[in-house]
Amino acid sequence: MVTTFEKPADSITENYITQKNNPLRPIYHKILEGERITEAEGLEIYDSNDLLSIGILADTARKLRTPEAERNYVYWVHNFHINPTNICEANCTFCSYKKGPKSPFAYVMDVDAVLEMVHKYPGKDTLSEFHIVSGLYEKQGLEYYTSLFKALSKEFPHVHIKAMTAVEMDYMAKLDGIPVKQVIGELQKAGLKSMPGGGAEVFSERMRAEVCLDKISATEWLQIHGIAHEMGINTNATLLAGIGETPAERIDHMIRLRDQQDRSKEASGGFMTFIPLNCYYEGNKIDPSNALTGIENLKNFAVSRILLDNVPHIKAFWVHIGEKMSQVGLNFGVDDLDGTVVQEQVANNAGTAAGQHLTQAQLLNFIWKAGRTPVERDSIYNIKKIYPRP
Ligand code: V47
Repeated sequence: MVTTFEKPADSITENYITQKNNPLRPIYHKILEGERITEAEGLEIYDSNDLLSIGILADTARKLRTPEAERNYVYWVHNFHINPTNICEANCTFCSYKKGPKSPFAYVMDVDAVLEMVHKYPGKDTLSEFHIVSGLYEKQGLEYYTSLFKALSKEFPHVHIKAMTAVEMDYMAKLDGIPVKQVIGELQKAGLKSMPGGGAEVFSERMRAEVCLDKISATEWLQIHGIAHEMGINTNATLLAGIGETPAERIDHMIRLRDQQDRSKEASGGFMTFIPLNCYYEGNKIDPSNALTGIENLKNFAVSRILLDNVPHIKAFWVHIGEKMSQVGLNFGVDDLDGTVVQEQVANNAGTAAGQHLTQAQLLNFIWKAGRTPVERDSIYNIKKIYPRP
């Protein structure tokens, strides 16, 4: 469990949530007592349209799990996304990024091409993180990624490598006929430091049969993160919402993550951040009528913050959620905005309205204007610099 700190000071908002006729009042008291919120209570919050109360619950949960001096912080990282190929064997119906090997739009980057791309980035000297994910492509297996990580570690020793989803780890293991643990170990030796949260989609078996039948199961995804945690690797977790899942399935997803984090309790790694993502619909087979509303976005942030009492951070990935919605999310449990996100391809291929890059100045302004303090972090939440409002 995340440590619980001093109760936030009494305020007008507390008067509102503690009104006798407020149906969410019992949940507020449970949060204050540090009691675990149940799946049914998660649904109760989801069923409510009292956004003010939902925001108070989530913000209270966030503050209680954060030392007082850090309660105003909003984290971000200076990161650079690397997607070495768009060729992928999987057939996820929501994916607009994947191409077949013969497609005129397919690309494959060898190690030198990746290095050249990073060298061209003017901000490379102040980068903190490479976020590397790719397609499932047989010509880019463990050998390719160990060479890539070694080369990146050598040329950019100051940059943390956060790479490979559980799906990719499993694929490389199967290609070489070796256990996943061995794959992670080899990559760790080559420079891998943490794992991103992609590939989780929605854990519901009903949804996986519909949208990603040939992908690893939810249980396998969770087990691979458990193995990484045992090996001292911190990881993230995502939820891909807006693909036809029900609110109950979103909540079930969060509960399965919470259970895995409990199982990883004694390990030296664990889930750092939960990231609710939105599906985008250009160039894929998902019905756009499943798109999340703004209210549902806020509920995903709030309910995940409330239920995931053992995961320290909730991230609004502005590329998916949009800049304005992410900013509002800061009042609904969010404490992380990912980063400057140079060169992201997966969501951009599916038609997100947000761009591929925010400058540092834009990001800082966006956090200041929400009344919060931007904090530049590294990939594992060590503070690099605090930016008080000028
Ligand atoms: O796993 C695929 C999703 C994910 C679409 O760990 C789509 O810090 C929207 O995992 N519309 C990749 N989404 C992104 C990801 C991520 C992002 C930011 C931070 C972190 C982190 C991880 O994107 C995939 C999939 O769930 N995705 N297609 C689409 N059409």
